Amino acid sequence: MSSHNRFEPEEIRAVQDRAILVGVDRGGRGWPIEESLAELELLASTAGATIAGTVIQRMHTPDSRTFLGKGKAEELAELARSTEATIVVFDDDLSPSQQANLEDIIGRDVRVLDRTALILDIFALHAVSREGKLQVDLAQLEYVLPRLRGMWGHLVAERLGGGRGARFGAGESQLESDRRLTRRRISELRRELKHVASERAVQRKSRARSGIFRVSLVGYTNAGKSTLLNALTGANVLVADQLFATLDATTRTLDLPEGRKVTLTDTVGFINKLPHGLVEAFKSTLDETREADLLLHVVDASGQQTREQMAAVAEVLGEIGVAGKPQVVVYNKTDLLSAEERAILGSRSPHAVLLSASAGEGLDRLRARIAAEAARGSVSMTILVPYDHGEIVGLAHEQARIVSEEHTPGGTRLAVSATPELAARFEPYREDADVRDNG
Ligand SMILES: Nc1nc2c(ncn2[C@@H]2O[C@H](COP(=O)(O)OP(=O)(O)OP(=O)(O)O)[C@@H](O)[C@H]2O)c(=O)[nH]1
Ligand SMILES: [Mg+2]
Repeated sequence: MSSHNRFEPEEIRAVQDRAILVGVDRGGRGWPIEESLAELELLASTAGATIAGTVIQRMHTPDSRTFLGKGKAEELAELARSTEATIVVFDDDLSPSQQANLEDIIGRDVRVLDRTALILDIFALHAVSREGKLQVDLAQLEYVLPRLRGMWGHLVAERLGGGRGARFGAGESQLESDRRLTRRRISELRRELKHVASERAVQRKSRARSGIFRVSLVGYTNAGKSTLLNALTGANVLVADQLFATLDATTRTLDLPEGRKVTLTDTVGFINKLPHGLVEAFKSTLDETREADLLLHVVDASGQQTREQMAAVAEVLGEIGVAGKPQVVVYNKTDLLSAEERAILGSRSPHAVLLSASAGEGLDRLRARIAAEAARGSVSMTILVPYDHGEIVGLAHEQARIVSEEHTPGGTRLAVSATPELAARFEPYREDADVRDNG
């Protein structure tokens, strides 16, 4: 495939851009505008932009044509000129026509972005795996398609089209050919993604069949999920004080007290106003979470927006259909709290686990809690495994909890505690079967 035909997401990043941030204060409940803009600033700087100014408008209903009121839009245009801004970033999603109208008002050389475009930029910067890159490419092109007339038109045309118009029938306008090429690339990406996802589904299925208890870390971006995975399993996942440092799923075995083993998966974090298209695009990455037996909801207990962040996470969990799964709330970063704050949090949330992943405090409590959750659905049994079925003994050691082990003339006798799936594989070797069956 020639590089001309490939859509290069890197090129529409906000790198080195000077940004003006724009928010609308609806005066309602939930996220205060200052907090939401502080997060937008973090998103912008993660994407590589510097902040040139901020504009806030108080209004209940955004204008359908220009989002902001007319006066405010002109004020914004003036500020963009005087600060030599190269991008204007809205905290809310803009429709394609609002985006185009605003660009007309502000001037052609300033790009108007919204929160979704910024998040897509960051995802493009941080995608590592083939699957991650395909997912981001797809989400970007789906974002771009209805906006081709506006800011993206020339970019996409350069990337997808080669010589402008030259290769296409004289009757086809540039815009039509851009759209056609974009659509074609979207269906190519969907096909590729399906292929990659099915390969991963095979791996996941084999893990599922093995019957090991599966735990998935979920939570707001920057809550400390990767730090926790590393602290518990000795993994080496990238940790950074950045939004969306992690995009791929990483799974490691976690050893628990009394010889129990589970798997622990770290994956992409969530954010307030997470674009629906992105959740959709990351469907296969989030399959790990969808198939988990237990979710650990990691929360940054030191932040100002703990409750709002938890609500945003709950919303995404609902969107991916896992809201009903067993969940343990893990309040992280307790090293940043005073003893008094810790005590208040502990008494208000007696079922949560308080810990500091980076300081390694409270990890044992979490291990014990996971073990208790894993034990809930587990089956205790005694099996006698003939010596020529060594793989079953291996499986038991790898994934079940061994209560006792004894070598007898007839084989290895094991008392184990296992998940129901694993127990089903041990069933043929069960010694206490008669006892149970006769009831
Ligand atoms: N003080 C303190 N900082 C922590 C703790 N755990 C994590 N951090 C910091 O919080 C930041 C984010 O940590 P990550 O582990 O990358 O967070 P994440 O949830 O994986 O974030 P994303 O992958 O970006 O969604 C890093 O700067 C960590 O060093 C903690 O217990 N205490
Ligand atoms: Mg991470």
